[in-house]
Amino acid sequence: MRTVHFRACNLCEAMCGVRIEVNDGSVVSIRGDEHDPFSRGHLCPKATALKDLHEDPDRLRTPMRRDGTRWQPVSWDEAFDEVAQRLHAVQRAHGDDAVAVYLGNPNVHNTGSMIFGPQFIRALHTRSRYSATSVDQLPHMLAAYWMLGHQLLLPVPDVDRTDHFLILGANPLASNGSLMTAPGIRHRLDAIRARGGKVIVIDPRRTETAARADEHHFIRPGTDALLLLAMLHEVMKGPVRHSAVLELATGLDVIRTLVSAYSPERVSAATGLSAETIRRLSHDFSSARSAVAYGRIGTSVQPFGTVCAWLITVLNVVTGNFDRPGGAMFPRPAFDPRALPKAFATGAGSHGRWRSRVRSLPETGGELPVATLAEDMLSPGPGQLKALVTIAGNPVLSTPNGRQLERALPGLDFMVAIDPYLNETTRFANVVLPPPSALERGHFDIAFHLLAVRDTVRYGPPVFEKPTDARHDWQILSALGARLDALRSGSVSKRLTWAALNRLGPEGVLDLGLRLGARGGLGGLTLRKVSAHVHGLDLGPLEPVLPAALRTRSKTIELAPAALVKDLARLEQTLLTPTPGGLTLINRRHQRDCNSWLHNVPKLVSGAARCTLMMHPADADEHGLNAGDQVTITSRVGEVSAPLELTDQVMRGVVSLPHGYGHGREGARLRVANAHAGVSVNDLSDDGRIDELSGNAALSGVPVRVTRG
Ligand SMILES: Nc1nc2c(c(=O)[nH]1)N[C@H]1C(S)=C(S)[C@@H](COP(=O)(O)OP(=O)(O)OC[C@H]3O[C@@H](n4cnc5c(=O)[nH]c(N)nc54)[C@H](O)[C@@H]3O)O[C@H]1N2
Ligand SMILES: Nc1nc2c(c(=O)[nH]1)N[C@H]1C(S)=C(S)[C@@H](COP(=O)(O)OP(=O)(O)OC[C@H]3O[C@@H](n4cnc5c(=O)[nH]c(N)nc54)[C@H](O)[C@@H]3O)O[C@H]1N2
Ligand code: SF4
Ligand SMILES: [Mo]
Repeated sequence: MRTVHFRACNLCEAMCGVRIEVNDGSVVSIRGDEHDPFSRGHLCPKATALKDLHEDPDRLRTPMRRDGTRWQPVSWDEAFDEVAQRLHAVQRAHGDDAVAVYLGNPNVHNTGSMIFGPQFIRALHTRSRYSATSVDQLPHMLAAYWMLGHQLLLPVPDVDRTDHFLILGANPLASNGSLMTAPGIRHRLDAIRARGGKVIVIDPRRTETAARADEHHFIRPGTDALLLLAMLHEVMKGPVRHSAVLELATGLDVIRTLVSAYSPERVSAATGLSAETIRRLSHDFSSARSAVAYGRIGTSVQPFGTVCAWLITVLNVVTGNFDRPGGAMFPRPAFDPRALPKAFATGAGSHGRWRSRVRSLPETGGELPVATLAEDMLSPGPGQLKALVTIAGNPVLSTPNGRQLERALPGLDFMVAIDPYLNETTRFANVVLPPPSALERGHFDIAFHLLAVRDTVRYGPPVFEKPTDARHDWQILSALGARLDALRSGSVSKRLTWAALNRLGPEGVLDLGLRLGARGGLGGLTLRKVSAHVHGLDLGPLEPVLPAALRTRSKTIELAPAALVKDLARLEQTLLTPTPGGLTLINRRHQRDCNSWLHNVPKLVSGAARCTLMMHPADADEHGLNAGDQVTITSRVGEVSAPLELTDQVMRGVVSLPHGYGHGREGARLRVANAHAGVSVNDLSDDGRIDELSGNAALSGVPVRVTRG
């Protein structure tokens, strides 16, 4: 029997609507849903991987227990009991914080995990919480917390109405956009130009996005904060143009004084942009009818990530391009995780309530920097981490100095992974608990409607019923959480909470959240109403939300939070002192990659090998290297070997490796990925390099040496 199903693709942040045709129990086609009001049929080459992942013979279907190097299937109940007991035993022997948990990126794309995750984490009773956030967008969240009062009040560029789009450290043509849900971003960027606007890219590599923009300027890695200060210096030389949003801001005088020290001439050598270019960039930005500055991972995985996120918002605010069409704006999601009852809500934020063991780095938003995970496992003494829970993550490939983590994991007393694959990290687990495929569960984007350039809503029911003997992520989290709570206290109220949550399930909580949300209420949205719109429901363009949405105590936009102002002293010290020569390593994404985990899909890894080291031809000459040479790249923490690709796409002095490779390790059950192994850029990235404010890893701008061989 032929059936057609509509839902959103859950593989990246773009939320493209897909039309999935099924015949006799298997997917026969995956196409763009032309009637999706947001994505209008757009798809990227990854969408069809939804079928491949579902059918992948390497995907685990039953819980597995490791005995030495051999894996044996076990029943769910046996696995749940063992995991809960072993974690509980570690906590009794070594304290609650001896159990660490790491949450990987796909959790954010999984409705059940988003809803049940917080309650499970609570049941773990540990402060040793880590996630992919601290190798990603943590600086944006900390800046939002300090400036706007909530870590999830993240400004989104209003790309569909702006006249001037300044992109720093993002390559949406490959990544499909991040902290900016905008399916079909290529058309949206083209539309800016078609209506007479401008797209400008600042990046140490002339990326696919840069090649399509009006202007691209190389920048020395890690120096965006200086560029932003100098742009602000120019904007604030004279009187600042009046705008409604400025009336909501405090600290303007502090900013004026701060930026007066950063003339374009002063930052030119460090950034690699001429003073004249900086002056023009600033003038063009502030004189555009509407403009928006947007910084993404290139501005956050660097030593001044939080300062960058801060200055980007300051630039948008002082030029009047904040909370107004064409500037940086805020979605109003129908299901708002900020406004839920406490059991599910994402908190406003926090900083420094506790610290990591060895390096004493502060907690942010309830998490410790993942750059400290391995050292807190390896160094003996009180508080040493003895057990690990990973949920949808691969930190051996995705966090800095991955080899160090790889050395630490075998020393743990116990490790459990909730993951469908035996990957480079989960192969070290004692027990692996695999959820079914994405097509076997309902899908609702909880996170990405908070980041979308337009308000829409959609729910996609499961395409296939999950096998009876499979457990969804939320069921795994619930089973483990309830057992941990029972072992700890056996309290009746905890038992009732889990029973109530299980009865509601993710769909019940979604329905509740929709009813309680801004578009709920009497006659408003419910899950049933949303589900009836199989292609999704358009809720309109973004609208101003300030000052009502501000959550700062002062009820203002805090333009000059003390910690950020103070961090400029560090910037002065490190950036304006002459830097040593040599090569600096940055990372890149390819449209057919998805962090480390889609390399087991044959059609996504076909074609020329992508894991090459890009270098400028003039640098290659200087080093006596030729195209195609096998080269060794060495950093403070490690070395890898890759073929050399010569291209003037990268700035002189900069080399680039893709992120997410480094497969082929013993025990990983990923046959296709292992045959396209590549090397891990995180065998080079240095866990000692961080953004000191947030503890976010500074994965970009790593000093390296490159030699033949
Ligand atoms: N050098 C460098 N490092 C980086 C980056 C970089 O640009 N450069 N980027 C960083 C960024 S932005 C991120 S987000 C991180 C990503 O880092 P991680 O989140 O640690 O790793 P992923 O590669 O996304 O691996 C995801 C895992 O989740 C599993 N998975 C997929 N779907 C599900 C599901 O529904 N349920 C469960 N339980 N498991 C699932 C997959 O099998 C896979 O094992 O990497 C970061 N690391
Ligand atoms: N195809 C694909 N899509 C993805 C992913 C993927 O792995 N593959 N991962 C998803 C995830 S989890 C995320 S978080 C997003 C990330 O989405 P993006 O932020 O768009 O990520 P990248 O494509 O890595 O682009 C980052 C850019 O920053 C540049 N850069 C590096 N250092 C600096 C610097 O110091 N300053 C400046 N100005 N630029 C710098 C790099 O050259 C690169 O072009 O992508 C998501 N989408
Ligand atoms: S752009 Fe993202 S959401 Fe859209 S089809 Fe590709 S992977 Fe899926
Ligand atoms: Mo990410």
